Parts: sequence; structure tokens; C-alpha cells
Amino acid sequence: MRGSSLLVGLAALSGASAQLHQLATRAGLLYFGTAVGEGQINDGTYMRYVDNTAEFGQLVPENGQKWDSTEPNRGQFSYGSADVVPRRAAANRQILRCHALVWHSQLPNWVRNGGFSSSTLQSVITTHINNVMGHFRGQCYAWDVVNEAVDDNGSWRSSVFYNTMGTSFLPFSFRAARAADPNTKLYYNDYNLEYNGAKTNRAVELVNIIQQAGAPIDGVGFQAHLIVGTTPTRSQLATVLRRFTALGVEVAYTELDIRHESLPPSSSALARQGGDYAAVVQSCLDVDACVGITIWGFTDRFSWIPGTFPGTGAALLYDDNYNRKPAWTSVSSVLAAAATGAPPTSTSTSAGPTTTGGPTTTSTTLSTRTSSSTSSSSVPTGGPEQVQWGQCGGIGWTGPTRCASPWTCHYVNDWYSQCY
Ligand code: 9MR
Repeated sequence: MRGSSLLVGLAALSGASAQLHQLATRAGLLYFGTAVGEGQINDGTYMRYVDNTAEFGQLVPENGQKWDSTEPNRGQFSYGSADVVPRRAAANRQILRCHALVWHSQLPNWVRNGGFSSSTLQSVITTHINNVMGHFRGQCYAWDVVNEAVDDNGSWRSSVFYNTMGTSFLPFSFRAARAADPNTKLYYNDYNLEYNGAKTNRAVELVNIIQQAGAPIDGVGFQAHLIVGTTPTRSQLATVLRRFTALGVEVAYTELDIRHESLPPSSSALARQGGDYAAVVQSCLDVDACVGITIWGFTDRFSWIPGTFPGTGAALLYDDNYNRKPAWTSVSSVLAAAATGAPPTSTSTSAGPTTTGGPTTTSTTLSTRTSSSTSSSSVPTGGPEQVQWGQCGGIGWTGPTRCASPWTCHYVNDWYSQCY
């Protein structure tokens, strides 16, 4: 468990603006960050949030560094889109995660359908990695070297890379990456590893294959594209993170979003989403080698989900009008608790979850209140029960006010009480 040694600086935090990255670093993480869509770079409202380094201390380009953007034709490299987010991160002094080099998707046809022999494909991969990593050398905290090499059912994913080279494309790519930039962390990145099923087993095998080949791998990224209500628990998530840290690699949540399967979400569904976010953040805090958390966008106004899974969405921390959702409060509460060593009661926000909270107009203040809980005996009995970390009270709240045993309802701020 982190946090206890991080009380230094707490006095400085008190009364100051304390937002997600700031709280995350106080809690012992390296960063709390977000993906940034290149298409939004000229949207002043959106970018004010991105530029708020207390909220987001790390950025990742949502699409610009992918193969179809950086090498659309063989040997022709272009970085117009790829540079957009890294430039902003540099200007803001934010940590940059870089994404992604060897991936079956957003891969130009000349690679996908090139009919290359294994040795030609090796040279295609090397040229791509050398050029792209060379362009960003020194800028990336980490690179997603190989992305999504395992199929949903746990088989090796059919791709031009696997179909041509078998699993040898894995150590091959990581070796090439280390040679191209020796000072960046090399990650394998995938989704649905969180469920600890066949896909997770295969990803463990993948790390073993790379290590047994004597190739470097530094980290495993858990994308965490999750669903409200089916997100694993904190301890299940910590268990699966530890399967990887036991192999000597660090881990991170790299693309976190938690979508509702029906829209618009009810207030209890929003609270449940907050509980699911809290479980993810807690699990990272529980595992020493979990270095940080990146959300895959921050406002529901811009998200890949409705386009890919129509009828679902509202997966992020801010709604599409940039109002903080209960999930934002859950995340900040969990981080604040870890930052102070207190239970998650110590965050009070000047903007409630249904209030527009621009990055320059809101502040989160760590209060010294540690005993401001509403005991479960003081709320009405009967009716539905709220899950751990779910909302159980606050101005305008019409959802459950009782917590499932053994949790009780704790006051967080006038707009938000929470079960834990
Ligand atoms: O968010 C990205 C979206 O804008 C793109 O259209 C999509 C194309 O594949 O990729 C999305 O990002 C993906 C990420 O790069 C890798 N993991 C899954 C993400 C969501 O699809």
C-alpha cells in the first residue's frame, strides 16, 4: 500500500487546487493522464482541460502515432498529426506515453496485404520502428511496442505479423524498439486482460516468450475498456496486475473508460460507474509496480465508444458538457484518501458532480475532516442498497441511500456521499 510515506507536502496541498494528477502523485503514482484526440487540438474548451497539468500530468496521442498516420506508404514517413499531442505535452511539461508501433489495426494496406516474406516483414518492422521511435527519441516515457496481439478468445490474433512470423514477431519487435530508443519503457498493451481469463493467460505467455528469447520488455498496459456493472472488483484487478508484476514488469492502466450499456445512464448507474472507476484506481494503488492511470479521453463529448458500440457510452469522467460526473468524485476521493492515508472522505470539491467544473474555475481542497461520516443507522432503512464506492447521498440525489453490508454511507461534500 502506498501513501503513508507521502504525507510530505500535504500541508502544501491543503487549501490549494488538488486535482487528479496532483492527487495521484501524492498517492505515489507517477501520473494520472488522458488520451487526446488530434481532432480536438483547436477546441479551446477541450484544450483548457488538457492543459490543466494538475488534472492531467500525462498525455497520449489517440491516433496520430499509429502506422497508418506515420508511414501511410512504404518508406514515406509523416509526422504532421503524430507531433500534435507530443508538442503540447512538451509545452506543458506533461509525461508522454507513445502509442502504438506494431498493431494489426490502423495498419496500411501496403503492410497488411503486402505478401511479404518473413525476412522482408522483419525489415519493414525495423524500418518503421527505427523511424518512428527515432523521431520521438527522448520524448516518450513509454512506447506501446506491440498492441493487441491476443484474440478475444485467448488465441494468438491472426494478423500479418503473426501469420508471417509466428510469435517471433514479438521478441523481434521489442529488440528493435530497444535499439531504436534505449531510454523509453517498452510495453505490451491489450484490452480485456482485466478479467483474468484465457486472454490474460495468453498475455502472460507472451511476456514469457519475450523474456525467454532474451528480448526486453518493461511493462504491460491494461487498456481497461470496461463496462459498468461487470468491472472486476478491486482485489480481482489487483490479483491480475500482480500476475504480471511477478514477471518483473511494471503495469499501468493505459486506456481506461467504463461504458454504460444503456443510455442515458440513471443516477444509480452513474454511481455504479463511480464505484467501478474507484475499484480500478484502488487496484493500481494496491500494486507497487502499477505506475499510473490513463483515461481514454475525459469528456463524453468525444469518445470512440458510441461509434464502435452504438447505444452505449457515457464512459468517461466528465459528461458531454464538461460537468464532472460522480465517477470523477469517486476517483478523486480514492486518490485523496491514498494521498493522505485517510479513508476516502477527505476530498471536498467546490464543484459538485452536476456542476460545470472548468479546470481554471474549480478547485479540490483536501480538508482535515476525517470523521464526517453519516452512519448507516441515520439513513432510512429498506429500499435498494448501494455498492462499495457508489453514491449514497448529496443534493439532488434520488438513488439509494443505504449501503450494502459492510459499507456505510460517508459524507464527501454537499453533492456527494459515498459507500465504503
Ligand atoms: O480511440 C481510437 C479511435 O479514435 C480510433 O478510431 C480507433 C481505431 O482503431 O482506435 C481508438 O483507440 C484504440 C486504441 O488505439 C487501442 N485500443 C483500443 C482503442 C479503442 O478502440
